[in-house]
Amino acid sequence: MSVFAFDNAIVRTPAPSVVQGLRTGAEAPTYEGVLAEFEAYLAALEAAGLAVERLEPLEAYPDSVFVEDPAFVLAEGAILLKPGACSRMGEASEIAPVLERRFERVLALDEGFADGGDILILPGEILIGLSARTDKLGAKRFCELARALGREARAVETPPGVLHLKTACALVDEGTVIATPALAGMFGGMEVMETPTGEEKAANLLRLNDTILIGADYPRTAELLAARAQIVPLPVAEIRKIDAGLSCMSLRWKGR
Ligand code: CIR
Repeated sequence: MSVFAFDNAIVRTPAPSVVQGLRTGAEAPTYEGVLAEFEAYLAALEAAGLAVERLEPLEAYPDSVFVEDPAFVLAEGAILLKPGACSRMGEASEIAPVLERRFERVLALDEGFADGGDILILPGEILIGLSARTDKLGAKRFCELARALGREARAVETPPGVLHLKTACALVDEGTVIATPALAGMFGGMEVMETPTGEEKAANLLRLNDTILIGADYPRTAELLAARAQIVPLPVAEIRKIDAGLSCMSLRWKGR
């Protein structure tokens, strides 16, 4: 089964508090702007063939629209994670009952910290990036839990200054990843396409079935990928202000 064949997704509507989402830049997004980008993203998931469950907004958690970070999901089961940022830790207990309802098997990270944004699923293995959010203990326990679900996993270094591993790389197809030059070299036998200079943020794209969702501001990257899949450009200027990209706003899996 292809690792980018998906038929299910979970998303969470952003709350007005999203304007206070964690960020490294100066400018906060607007609520209306994030909401519009979220709605366009949800429509693109559905157009790509996914059945999407939409969760209620959580005003107490400004970053809770980034539902990828407190959980990790596979057809074989889910892993409840422990987000590494203080303001996001409570998101795990909010998503836990949803995982219990949707998955037969739910494991939980019991030690260390790990954010889903640091986890990249490749055809032959899963990579988890060590970052300011994912520590060595969390990565080690995640690898053990992934093995319990039947998948090989290993820890790699997320370069300094990069929020999450998937901020800077993504799967393109069965044999190819796209990555910023800083990450090239960590993907085993995969072919690595490098993001064009000035379009490094395009690396947080999302392959879904026959489609690649990509930020609308990255035309050179879109052109590079045009022969690989149907390219769907989406607005990301507002979520980018809170350091987010296209993988962060959903959990995706292939039902059985
Ligand atoms: C954060 O700093 O946690 C959020 N403002 C952005 C999270 C982006 N998530 C992701 O890349 N998976």
